Amino acid sequence: MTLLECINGPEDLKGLSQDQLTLLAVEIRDLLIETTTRTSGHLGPNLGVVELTIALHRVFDSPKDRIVFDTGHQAYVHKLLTGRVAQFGTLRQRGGLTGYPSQAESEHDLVENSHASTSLSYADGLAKAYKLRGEPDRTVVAVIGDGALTGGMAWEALNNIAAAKDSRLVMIVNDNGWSYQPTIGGLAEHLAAIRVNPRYEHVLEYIKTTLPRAPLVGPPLYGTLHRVKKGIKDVLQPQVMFEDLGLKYVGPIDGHDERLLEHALRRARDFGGPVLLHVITKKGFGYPEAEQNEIDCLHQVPAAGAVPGTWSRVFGDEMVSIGARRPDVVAITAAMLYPTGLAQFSAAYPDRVYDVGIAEQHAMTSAAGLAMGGLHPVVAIYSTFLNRAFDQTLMDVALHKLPVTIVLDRAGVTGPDGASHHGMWDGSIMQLVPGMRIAAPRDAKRVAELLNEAVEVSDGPTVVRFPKGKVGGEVEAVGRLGGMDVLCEPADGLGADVLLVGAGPMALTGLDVADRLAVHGIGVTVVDPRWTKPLDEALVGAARQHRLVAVVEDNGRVGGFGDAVARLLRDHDVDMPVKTFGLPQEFLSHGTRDEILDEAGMTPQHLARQITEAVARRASGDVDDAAAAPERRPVE
Ligand SMILES: Cc1ncc(C[n+]2csc(CCOP(=O)(O)OP(=O)(O)O)c2C)c(N)n1
Repeated sequence: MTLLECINGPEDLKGLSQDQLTLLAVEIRDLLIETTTRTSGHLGPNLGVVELTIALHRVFDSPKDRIVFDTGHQAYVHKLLTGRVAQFGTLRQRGGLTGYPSQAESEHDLVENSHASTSLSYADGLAKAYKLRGEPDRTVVAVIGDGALTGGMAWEALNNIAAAKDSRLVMIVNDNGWSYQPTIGGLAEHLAAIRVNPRYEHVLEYIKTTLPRAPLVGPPLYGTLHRVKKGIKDVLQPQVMFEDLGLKYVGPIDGHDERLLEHALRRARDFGGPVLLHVITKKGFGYPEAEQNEIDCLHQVPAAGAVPGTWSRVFGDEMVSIGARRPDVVAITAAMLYPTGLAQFSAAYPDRVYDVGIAEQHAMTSAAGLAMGGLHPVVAIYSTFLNRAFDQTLMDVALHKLPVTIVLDRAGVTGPDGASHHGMWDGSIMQLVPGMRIAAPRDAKRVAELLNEAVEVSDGPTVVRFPKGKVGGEVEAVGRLGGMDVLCEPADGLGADVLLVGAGPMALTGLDVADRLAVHGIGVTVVDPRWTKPLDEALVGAARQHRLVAVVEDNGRVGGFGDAVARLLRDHDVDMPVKTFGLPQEFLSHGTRDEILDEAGMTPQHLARQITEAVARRASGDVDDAAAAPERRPVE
């Protein structure tokens, strides 16, 4: 039995010797590597926080004290130290452990959202709540990476935390110099000053020798830390920035020296007010393959990069061609140059790419500025992160009718990253935006075609959305209906029973459904709308020629393309049943894309069955009596 297997909770850590802790760190790293290379997952970030997480669980008393991991992708070590070693092999598998903290898994987990830069706000609120509820012995700890610290929310939180002088709050900045790629921006340069300074070693030595002499509790301690800090101030300046915000800064601390970390954490805990602890770690620490990986320190395995054959790569390749023709086209990424497929564009036109950090809101309004300045920005982000920038899209871009193209990768079900990563909201929230045009390519050829159409639009914003993973085979249209592609007509001898409108790759699913329905004698016309907003009025006439309309989209069912089609037909007094198929409006958990689509009833088999039943009901005039005539009761 390994030492790690004997750890059933943080209390089992408390009695371990320093040698045992060193062995434990080795065992944790081995398990992280072995598991993530098999199941996929965030390897580099977790290798970097092994000592930090051990120290956190030895110093703080979780779950009484609350540890909030920003983004949560680096919480695997925390999972291992809080009783989940035995299940760790199920990481990110359907029914297994999630890749982020999960309340259902453990009382030690609190924040499940994996969108970055939120931890300080949660921590601010928690600390204030504990104070108001009279629970003064609880400390809140937030662990935030230097990447997540580039997000605006983190700075809004810092501003508030600085004013909450008696909040029992420890902020740990886990500074490894990397997001997915090296963290960019003024803040990053500021923090980097410490890491690259040749006198860093001396600073660490100075802290190591000075801290143990600090008094044990309260402000006098801070006084000492403060003097330590002032002592190094002439050498290194990064703390000044936090100090100027009114925050107590301690650091830099070597984040792979467990003993030193414990020491600093105990003192931060006992200070009694907000303290910011600056910890320097190495992403991928202890695994040379990760440490030396130049692209992303194995941030994620397998890499989230735009490998050939993926939707992201098709987009990236087309951007390079567009860039050659259109010097006004520029690209924006929010810290995800490789995963979004912009790496080649960046290599070809380095002056025309802006990596703004994990700052989707800024990305969008900065895009508005670029467009106002005469350029055509393409903002490439994952669908789920567009949520962050809704107001900026609505009021900063759309209100001004600006030519900004938003390219949404990972639209629809994504898979193993779970509820906060499924791109199932954009199709609905973008429907709300006046003047927005939304394209949904069904295959690689249509990505290129629709992206080109989108960047040609000069009087308002456009969206191009496509899913995660490999792009399937190409399917040519057999006809055209308005601006839409007809992919198949009812088979010979069959009537025009169903008009099936499939958005994006769901049009190809529609072809499979049509084949299955033909076996049952049901004739189907499959249409790919290409643009899901604005709606093509040709849909109205086409609907009138059929007996039922079915709309399929890889997006939440509420307020998406399906609802828009139903509204269009209602507005034109088309008396026609419209079946809308999409994802249930729920927080869908993790699993493979196929598993989740299957559960949501979005496979050709499920769809064919549901449509067959609807056609049969329509033919027999059968309606659900209970739904049609709800029981009436007198008002009491
Ligand atoms: C709002 C938002 N945008 C983008 C991402 C994608 N993302 C996940 S982790 C990460 C980098 C995080 O860097 P950092 O906070 O420094 O942590 P590290 O991985 O270096 O430990 C990014 C950009 C996200 N989770 N949330």
